[in-house]
Amino acid sequence: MTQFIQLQEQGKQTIEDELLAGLNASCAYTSPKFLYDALGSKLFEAICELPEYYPTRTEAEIFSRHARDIAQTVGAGATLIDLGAGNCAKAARLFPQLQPAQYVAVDISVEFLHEAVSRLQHRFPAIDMVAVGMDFSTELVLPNGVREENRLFFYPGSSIGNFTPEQALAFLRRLQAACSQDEGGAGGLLIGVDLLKEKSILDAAYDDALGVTASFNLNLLLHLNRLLGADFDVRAWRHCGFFNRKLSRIEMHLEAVTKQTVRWAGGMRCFEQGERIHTENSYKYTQQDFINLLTQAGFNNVRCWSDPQQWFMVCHAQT
Ligand code: AVI
Repeated sequence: MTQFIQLQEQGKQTIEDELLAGLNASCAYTSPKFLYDALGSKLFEAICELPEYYPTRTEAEIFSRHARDIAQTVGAGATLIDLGAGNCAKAARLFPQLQPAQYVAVDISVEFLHEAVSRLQHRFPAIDMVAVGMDFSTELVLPNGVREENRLFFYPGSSIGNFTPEQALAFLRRLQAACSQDEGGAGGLLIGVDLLKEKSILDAAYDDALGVTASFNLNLLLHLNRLLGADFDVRAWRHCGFFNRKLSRIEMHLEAVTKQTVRWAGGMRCFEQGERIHTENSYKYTQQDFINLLTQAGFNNVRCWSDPQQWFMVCHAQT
């Protein structure tokens, strides 16, 4: 039987404090996690279907082309811990080859996981399943129902790129520690990483012709209006998404089209025309730089699989 566990959720007050610290900063910013309300998550799913957004389909191609080799490297009977599981589709595609002993779906809220994990349990009754609601980006203490043996963390989709390299290193160290709890030390990590490539390809992937990424970014303002009781006017802002070569990252911003004052419960801010709110970074790595990061975090025996154009890679690393 599936276990559903909700660990502590971020309270309303801490969400407000976090948002206001960013909106009141001299260069305003918000955490990318606020891009994902119900509509934001649907818009992200639509982004994954766009011709310009290559990461999702390229990663899927790598997994299907190298499925056997990946499965042999990882080995059967793992405790497969899917970080940011969402609809669980990526992990489910690996089940026939990986044959995990336990599947642990982790996402910010256990509610998001309920339907997907229940459906999956029905399809794969022999696999023990646990759904956990927690914010794994800052802390990684897994509940008791999660097996300690043979932990394999699964972090696909190049979400690691949404951390700064320093945050990514700290996060990888936490994963390394969490899979070394097993006395045998047989744990590992299977991760998707977006690779550095031509600026024109990256720019198009984050500023698509249909404007879906623009809608995804602008929808943040509607989310802020709800969370803060703010009065952002979506039509008074525009999406900016571009590759910053020097910092090897995509930057997403929202730019004020006109000078305006935005009010929220207990505060306000005047934005000049052209002033921006920094909403997301998406770092792009070279293969070697990412392997170095894994090694620095304490992983070893790294193996990587890529596509013929070397646009994306999947890595397996052991503890
Ligand atoms: C979730 N994450 C890996 C996506 C990315 O590519 O950084 C989020 C995204 N933002 C705009 N398009 C996609």
